[in-house]
Amino acid sequence: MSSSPVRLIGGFGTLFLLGFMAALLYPRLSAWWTASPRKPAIVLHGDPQCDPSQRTCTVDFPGMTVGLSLQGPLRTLVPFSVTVQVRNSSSSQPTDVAVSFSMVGMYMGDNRFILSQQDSTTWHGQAMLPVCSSGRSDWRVVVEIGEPPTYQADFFAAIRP
Ligand SMILES: [Cu+2]
Repeated sequence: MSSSPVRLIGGFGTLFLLGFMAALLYPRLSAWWTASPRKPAIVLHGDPQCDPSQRTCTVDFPGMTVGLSLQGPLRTLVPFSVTVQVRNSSSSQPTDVAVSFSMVGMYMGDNRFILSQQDSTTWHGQAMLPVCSSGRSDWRVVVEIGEPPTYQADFFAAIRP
Protein backbone atom coordinates (compact mmCIF):
# COMPACT_ATOMS: atom_id res chain seq x y z
CA MET A 1 0.00 0.00 0.00
CA SER A 2 2.61 2.49 1.10
CA SER A 3 5.34 1.57 -1.42
CA SER A 4 3.33 2.56 -4.52
CA PRO A 5 3.16 6.38 -3.93
CA VAL A 6 6.85 6.32 -3.02
CA ARG A 7 7.67 4.57 -6.29
CA LEU A 8 5.50 7.08 -8.16
CA ILE A 9 7.33 10.02 -6.60
CA GLY A 10 10.62 8.29 -7.36
CA GLY A 11 9.61 7.96 -11.04
CA PHE A 12 8.65 11.62 -11.31
CA GLY A 13 11.81 12.57 -9.49
CA THR A 14 13.91 10.74 -12.07
CA LEU A 15 12.01 12.38 -14.95
CA PHE A 16 12.42 15.78 -13.33
CA LEU A 17 16.14 15.18 -12.86
CA LEU A 18 16.55 14.15 -16.53
CA GLY A 19 14.70 17.27 -17.69
CA PHE A 20 16.76 19.41 -15.39
CA MET A 21 20.01 17.95 -16.72
CA ALA A 22 18.91 18.45 -20.35
CA ALA A 23 18.02 22.08 -19.58
CA LEU A 24 21.42 22.56 -17.96
CA LEU A 25 23.20 21.09 -20.98
CA TYR A 26 21.14 22.91 -23.61
CA PRO A 27 23.11 26.21 -23.69
CA ARG A 28 26.32 24.22 -24.07
CA LEU A 29 24.82 22.05 -26.83
CA SER A 30 23.68 25.10 -28.81
CA ALA A 31 27.02 26.84 -28.19
CA TRP A 32 28.78 24.02 -30.03
CA TRP A 33 27.02 25.06 -33.22
CA THR A 34 27.16 28.82 -32.84
CA ALA A 35 30.73 29.11 -31.54
CA SER A 36 32.38 31.87 -33.49
CA PRO A 37 35.53 30.92 -35.40
CA ARG A 38 38.93 32.19 -34.40
CA LYS A 39 40.47 35.22 -36.02
CA PRO A 40 41.15 34.61 -39.70
CA ALA A 41 44.34 32.71 -40.38
CA ILE A 42 46.09 31.79 -43.61
CA VAL A 43 44.80 28.28 -44.20
CA LEU A 44 46.50 25.81 -46.52
CA HIS A 45 45.67 22.17 -47.10
CA GLY A 46 48.17 19.35 -47.25
CA ASP A 47 48.08 16.64 -49.89
CA PRO A 48 45.08 14.50 -48.87
CA GLN A 49 47.00 11.43 -50.10
CA CYS A 50 49.77 12.06 -47.58
CA ASP A 51 49.21 10.22 -44.29
CA PRO A 52 51.13 11.88 -41.42
CA SER A 53 51.26 8.51 -39.62
CA GLN A 54 53.37 7.10 -42.47
CA ARG A 55 55.67 10.03 -43.18
CA THR A 56 56.08 13.74 -42.61
CA CYS A 57 53.45 15.64 -44.60
CA THR A 58 54.21 19.24 -45.43
CA VAL A 59 52.48 22.44 -46.45
CA ASP A 60 54.34 25.38 -47.97
CA PHE A 61 53.29 28.82 -46.81
CA PRO A 62 55.00 31.90 -48.26
CA GLY A 63 58.41 31.80 -46.54
CA MET A 64 57.54 28.91 -44.24
CA THR A 65 57.20 25.13 -44.51
CA VAL A 66 55.14 23.27 -41.91
CA GLY A 67 55.53 19.50 -41.54
CA LEU A 68 53.41 17.11 -39.47
CA SER A 69 54.09 13.53 -38.40
CA LEU A 70 52.25 11.28 -35.94
CA GLN A 71 54.03 8.46 -34.13
CA GLY A 72 52.87 5.44 -32.19
CA PRO A 73 49.99 3.06 -32.56
CA LEU A 74 47.32 5.38 -33.89
CA ARG A 75 44.23 4.33 -31.97
CA THR A 76 41.60 6.34 -30.16
CA LEU A 77 41.90 6.39 -26.35
CA VAL A 78 45.64 5.66 -26.65
CA PRO A 79 48.16 8.52 -26.35
CA PHE A 80 50.34 9.09 -29.39
CA SER A 81 53.10 11.53 -30.29
CA VAL A 82 52.75 14.56 -32.51
CA THR A 83 55.74 16.24 -34.14
CA VAL A 84 55.55 19.51 -36.05
CA GLN A 85 58.48 20.93 -37.96
CA VAL A 86 58.56 24.58 -38.94
CA ARG A 87 61.20 25.75 -41.37
CA ASN A 88 61.08 29.49 -41.67
CA SER A 89 63.10 31.40 -44.21
CA SER A 90 62.71 34.61 -42.20
CA SER A 91 64.41 35.15 -38.85
CA SER A 92 61.20 35.23 -36.83
CA GLN A 93 60.32 31.82 -35.39
CA PRO A 94 56.80 30.99 -34.23
CA THR A 95 56.38 30.63 -30.48
CA ASP A 96 52.99 28.93 -30.22
CA VAL A 97 52.31 25.69 -32.06
CA ALA A 98 49.23 23.56 -31.41
CA VAL A 99 47.38 20.73 -33.15
CA SER A 100 43.64 20.32 -33.23
CA PHE A 101 41.82 17.11 -34.22
CA SER A 102 38.27 17.14 -35.56
CA MET A 103 35.90 15.36 -37.94
CA VAL A 104 34.24 16.94 -40.93
CA GLY A 105 30.52 17.29 -40.24
CA MET A 106 30.64 15.82 -36.74
CA TYR A 107 31.39 17.44 -33.41
CA MET A 108 34.03 15.36 -31.62
CA GLY A 109 34.74 17.62 -28.66
CA ASP A 110 37.71 19.87 -28.06
CA ASN A 111 40.82 17.95 -29.09
CA ARG A 112 43.42 20.69 -29.14
CA PHE A 113 46.93 20.02 -27.88
CA ILE A 114 49.66 22.61 -27.31
CA LEU A 115 53.08 21.41 -28.42
CA SER A 116 56.35 22.32 -26.75
CA GLN A 117 59.42 23.44 -28.63
CA GLN A 118 62.27 20.91 -28.81
CA ASP A 119 64.76 22.81 -30.95
CA SER A 120 64.78 25.69 -33.41
CA THR A 121 62.56 23.82 -35.90
CA THR A 122 60.78 21.09 -33.92
CA TRP A 123 57.69 21.10 -31.70
CA HIS A 124 56.48 17.99 -29.94
CA GLY A 125 53.60 16.79 -27.79
CA GLN A 126 51.18 14.02 -26.90
CA ALA A 127 47.60 13.67 -28.08
CA MET A 128 44.71 11.36 -27.27
CA LEU A 129 41.38 11.16 -29.08
CA PRO A 130 37.89 9.97 -28.14
CA VAL A 131 36.18 7.06 -29.87
CA CYS A 132 33.87 8.08 -32.72
CA SER A 133 30.30 7.00 -32.00
CA SER A 134 29.82 6.44 -35.75
CA GLY A 135 32.90 4.28 -36.03
CA ARG A 136 34.68 6.77 -38.26
CA SER A 137 38.47 7.01 -38.38
CA ASP A 138 38.92 9.98 -40.74
CA TRP A 139 40.35 12.71 -38.53
CA ARG A 140 41.18 16.19 -39.73
CA VAL A 141 44.40 17.43 -38.16
CA VAL A 142 44.98 21.17 -38.09
CA VAL A 143 48.40 22.51 -37.19
CA GLU A 144 48.03 26.01 -35.73
CA ILE A 145 50.97 28.40 -35.80
CA GLY A 146 50.64 31.42 -33.53
CA GLU A 147 48.13 32.32 -30.82
CA PRO A 148 45.62 33.25 -32.11
CA PRO A 149 46.70 31.21 -35.14
CA THR A 150 48.11 33.18 -38.03
CA TYR A 151 48.78 30.05 -40.07
CA GLN A 152 46.79 26.84 -40.25
CA ALA A 153 47.91 23.71 -42.05
CA ASP A 154 45.20 21.08 -42.63
CA PHE A 155 45.96 17.38 -42.93
CA PHE A 156 44.02 14.14 -42.71
CA ALA A 157 44.96 11.05 -40.74
CA ALA A 158 43.33 7.67 -40.19
CA ILE A 159 42.99 6.99 -36.45
CA ARG A 160 40.95 3.86 -35.83
CA PRO A 161 38.53 3.36 -32.93
CU1 LIG B 1 33.07 11.04 -35.22
